[in-house]
Amino acid sequence: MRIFSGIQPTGQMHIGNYLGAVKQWTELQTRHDCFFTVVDLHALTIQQNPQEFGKTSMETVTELISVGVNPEQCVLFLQSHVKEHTELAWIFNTLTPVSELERMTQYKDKARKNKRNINAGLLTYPALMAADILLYQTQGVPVGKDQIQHLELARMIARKFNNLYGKTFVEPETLVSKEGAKVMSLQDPKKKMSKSDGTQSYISLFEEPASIRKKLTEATTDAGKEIVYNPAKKPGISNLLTIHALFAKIPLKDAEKHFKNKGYATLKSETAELLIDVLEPFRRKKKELFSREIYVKEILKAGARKARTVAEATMEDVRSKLGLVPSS
Ligand code: AQP
Repeated sequence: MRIFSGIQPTGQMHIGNYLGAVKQWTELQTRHDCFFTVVDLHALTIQQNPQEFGKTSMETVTELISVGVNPEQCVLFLQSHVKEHTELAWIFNTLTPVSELERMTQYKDKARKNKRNINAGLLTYPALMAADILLYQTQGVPVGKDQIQHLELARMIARKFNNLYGKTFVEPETLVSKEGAKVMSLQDPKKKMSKSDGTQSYISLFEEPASIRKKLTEATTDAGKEIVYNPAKKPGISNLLTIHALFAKIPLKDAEKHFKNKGYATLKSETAELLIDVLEPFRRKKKELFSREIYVKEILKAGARKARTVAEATMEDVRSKLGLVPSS
């Protein structure tokens, strides 16, 4: 199966990104033909500091490798290194009704958060995301729940193009984990955990132990004392239980049983110690890779080369189907 997925270089990867998407990547790469990318062009929909942006993009690549994305088992590259993404995005822009883009939840959320910079890219983000995915004849896209709506749109765009110009694109399947597909904010457990919501709301995969303990101690909990999984009535506790179960690799029911008759403080402290333990190899690997920039750049160069081969073939087909005149 051809798999594709991406992550934005908008800050340190958090446990939500991992449980919702990247953990699946590390499993899928062992059995499938995987393309994973750091979507730096998407990140430009929020204003970036040019002095920092390159470093953040490289850091995200390093973080992916640190948590187990293996460049020997997948194609790992930077989105901006393969120009076909933006070319196909333009073509998809001409097929996508503005009304469809305007009803996207992420657009509405981000427009609310960035009132001073509601740029056209924020609106047409899903057309670029559809291009990212469809360029590679992708069959499966492992993502968190928040991306399901964008995936539906990508499928709609593939269908529309195929109907108008003949079969060109595969309609990809959305691969969403049963648990952990929407890890909630530690501060407001009714909202998803997000890099851009302030550091108190998330735990990075590379967080120092003292900070993990502090954030969990201060995490918002619910009324009452019972530790039960009930997202509607106990969103804070249900979120902590889910995080605990997934990192402990035990069923949610067993986590509930383990914390029966124990207090919220125990749930928080045991989860903190568990995270410190599980995330330790990630922190160590990232520190080790920090001084190996040339190695990481080589990985990106090789990744872009492989990605381009597939992307160029798709674009050639697309140009010919549309009747664009070949340059040579
Ligand atoms: N809270 C989450 N729970 C489960 N999965 C999540 N993902 C993001 N947040 C959660 C999944 O992680 C992948 C990469 O996401 P992204 O960084 O490209 O964009 P995002 O969804 O916008 O993530 P953030 O953290 O909220 O970033 P910012 O704040 O920069 O917008 C995707 O598969 C996503 O579903």
